[in-house]
Amino acid sequence: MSKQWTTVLIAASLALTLVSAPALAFKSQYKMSMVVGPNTAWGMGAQRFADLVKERTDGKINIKVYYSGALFAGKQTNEFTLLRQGVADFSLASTINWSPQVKELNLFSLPFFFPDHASLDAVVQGKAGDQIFARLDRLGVKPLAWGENGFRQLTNSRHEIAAPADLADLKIRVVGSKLFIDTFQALGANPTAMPYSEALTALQQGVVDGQENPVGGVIVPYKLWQYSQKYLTVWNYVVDPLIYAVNGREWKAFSPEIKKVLLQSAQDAARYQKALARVGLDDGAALAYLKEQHEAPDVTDPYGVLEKNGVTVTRLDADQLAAFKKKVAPVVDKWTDTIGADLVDTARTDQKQA
Ligand code: X2X
Repeated sequence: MSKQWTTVLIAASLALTLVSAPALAFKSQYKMSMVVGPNTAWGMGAQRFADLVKERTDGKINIKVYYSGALFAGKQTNEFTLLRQGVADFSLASTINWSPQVKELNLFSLPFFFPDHASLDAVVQGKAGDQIFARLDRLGVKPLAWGENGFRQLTNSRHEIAAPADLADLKIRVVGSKLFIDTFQALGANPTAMPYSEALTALQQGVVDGQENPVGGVIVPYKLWQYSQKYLTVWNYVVDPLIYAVNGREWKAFSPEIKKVLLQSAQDAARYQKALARVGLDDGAALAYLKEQHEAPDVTDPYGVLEKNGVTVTRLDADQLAAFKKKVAPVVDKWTDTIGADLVDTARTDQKQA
């Protein structure tokens, strides 16, 4: 073959690759993983992201949300690995479920480190939040925005809990890294780790006495009073932020325009999602924001709903909280080392600037 013909052939095959590249760039459907069901602030926030992306890419990016752990057969602590491998393309995930693989994410589960929403916002919007996002990026998962499940409160079927002694020998279901086991053992309870998909049955059958989850995020939408959870302690002991994220390889393959749409859609969906998670639990800002957006949340007073359904709500005062904090102090020290003392310090500095 003449040299000229070879050049023509190479040019032609190059042109073909270029023409077919855009068609190959998008999957017909992207998978988004989700631990809980669609009727939660968490699930609604994922669906909102999928809807915004579809609308803003003229249907080119079509994301299907796989609710209730369908994408990882309920094994929620495998979610990070599966997203990294590309079994899931997108996720709106709890830092708790990724904490076995990403030790820095245990920061949010450090008992009594975040006293209120302002201290959380300061950290996720501050230097510590940036460092955590950079870490995820290096691990092959591109984070897009912070969402929220909420502050986690304690429920049980047996009696009121107002002091560590009340937890003695209670079987408490937990999930995530071993930090949760350490925390509940330090408090004198008998913790068992299991995924959410198994927790409801375990509560129903009395295999465990209690569990911990956000009131607006999980306890009310899942009507946990129907699973014998008649006592609730408000102690804000850990917070549960969520992360909108995409598989790193997928992210790199997208054009700058698509990247912009994904980032913006995640931020817009996150704003809505966070407001839904905070309704009735903040100073009124969340509900005001939703009203402004012409959104009408089903539940605006989660504690009211609990009380109406016969749940005894116990709010701890500063002295009562101090007794719990004292018990978990060694756990905080141990896990500060695991998380990285620098990151914990950075988070503390972020909080001071709130
Ligand atoms: O399993 C839980 O408790 C849940 C639903 O809150 C998480 O995924 C962390």
